[in-house]
Amino acid sequence: MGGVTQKMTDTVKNVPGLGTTGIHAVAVLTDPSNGQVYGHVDFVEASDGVVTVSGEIKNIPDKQKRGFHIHEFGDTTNGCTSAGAHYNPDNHEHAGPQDELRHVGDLGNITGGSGNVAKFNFKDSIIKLTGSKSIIGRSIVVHEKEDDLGRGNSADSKKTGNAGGRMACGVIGIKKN
Ligand SMILES: [Cu+2]
Ligand SMILES: [Zn+2]
Repeated sequence: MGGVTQKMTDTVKNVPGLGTTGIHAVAVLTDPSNGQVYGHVDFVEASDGVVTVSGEIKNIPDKQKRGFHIHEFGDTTNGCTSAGAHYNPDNHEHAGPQDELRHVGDLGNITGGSGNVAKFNFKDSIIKLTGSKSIIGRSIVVHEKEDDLGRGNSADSKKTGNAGGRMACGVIGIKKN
């Protein structure tokens, strides 16, 4: 029994990117249909478990919001569609990042800025880069519309935030510290 535990520990220790300064992950987003929307997102999990999410996405019109979520599968075989639904291991309804009950993947919106670039840097204490609900190996998706954070009046609001189609996506992988 102890041997299994030991093996697991060794495996975790040897994962590149898992150092004393926390685990780092990255996703490079591309638009499989026309290449318009692209960029990258970095994730760093601190020792207190809070994850800092930062990065930039190109071709997001100035001042416009676009839904931004972690989806369940790290699979882009069929473009961003094969990333599946919002990552929701606890079976909650769709909501906003500040809501107590939400999909783990509900990161809300990113907002375009000058030069039509969305730059962001925020912290989230629900997503994790470690443990059984780690987001590593899953995907991050930018949508064509604003996420209504579960406050819209259509049935989809509590499932997807009515954020429309998928403009770009990328698989979340381990990054060198
Ligand atoms: Cu999404
Ligand atoms: Zn959601």
